[in-house]
Amino acid sequence: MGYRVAVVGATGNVGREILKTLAEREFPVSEVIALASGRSAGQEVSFGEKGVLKVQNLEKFDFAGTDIGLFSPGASVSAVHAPRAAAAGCVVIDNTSQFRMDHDVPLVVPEVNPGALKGFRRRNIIANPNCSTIQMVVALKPLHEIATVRRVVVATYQSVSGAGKEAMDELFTQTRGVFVNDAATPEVFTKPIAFNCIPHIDKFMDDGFTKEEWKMAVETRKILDPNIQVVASCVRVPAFIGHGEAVHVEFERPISVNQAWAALREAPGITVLDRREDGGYATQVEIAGEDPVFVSRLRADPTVPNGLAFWCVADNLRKGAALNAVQIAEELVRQELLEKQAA
Ligand code: 11C
Repeated sequence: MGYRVAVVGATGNVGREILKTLAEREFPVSEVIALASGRSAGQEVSFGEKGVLKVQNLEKFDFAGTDIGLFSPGASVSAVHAPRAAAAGCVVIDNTSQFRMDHDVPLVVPEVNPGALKGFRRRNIIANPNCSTIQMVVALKPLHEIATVRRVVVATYQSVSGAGKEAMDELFTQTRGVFVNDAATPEVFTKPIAFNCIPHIDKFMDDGFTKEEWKMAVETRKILDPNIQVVASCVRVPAFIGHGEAVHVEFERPISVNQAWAALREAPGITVLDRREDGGYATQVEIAGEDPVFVSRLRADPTVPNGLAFWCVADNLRKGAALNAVQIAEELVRQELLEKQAA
């Protein structure tokens, strides 16, 4: 017994990671269909170690009889094809920003708000949050349960893979160019990304924040608690995979570092790597390809009454995208929320 699963955007960074994750975690599938734009149709993509799939044209695909659609094609494509799939009875787990803030679409991180899944039949669409939000709420959840988070100040250090394959190529080409004296003009990013940091992710909004910064605030409220205030500064850094975050939290009630360490160590999806010595913390390069959210550098913030500061880092393509989406599918199965099951 297994489910007929379609992966939409199968040739992209996240689509490929979804296929790998489904195979690695042995999600019960009867068939996996790789879908992408007509331009990519006919290409081959790996289904983990389990074989190779030929990419089919999304435009021409009929979702009837498909149980789950894991979408990661870009928001404008999801806007058209996710409702089309949902109307055909396919449960859509959408990794784009298209539906996240719709009141009748659950926005889910399985370690944080699995109960929110229950409302998914209203639209047949479940949204996967933004990568930088996911890792932060996973780390905040066990602390929120102890002392209630009131306000978060976060600065992100986000890898180029969040901006797609072309962005990874741009970092590689520019880095190489510095050594061979062949300066490449920025195309994906607005400024050079090699040996640089760019304080700009996603488009600018009227209030001066970027949409990435806005997403961290509104998504955290929707997933964790509508009363939490979040102010974010999102920065692109020249790492290929993994987003880092310096998180400063004010709580309603006192919480000690020891209490926080203990809660974080017990919490699902978190690895505490926090030795107060040289190298006793996690960084992007070490955690690429890993599933957990790594928490390091936990300390009391002496500048506010009940404050903690910490560093967290996670693989943005895995827990920040593909893994979270597959965990949502697993949670649907665990909660027995999927009606159709292919033989
Ligand atoms: C980045 N966080 O690193 C973005 C990528 O809303 O799903 C994911 C954008 C989104 O550029």
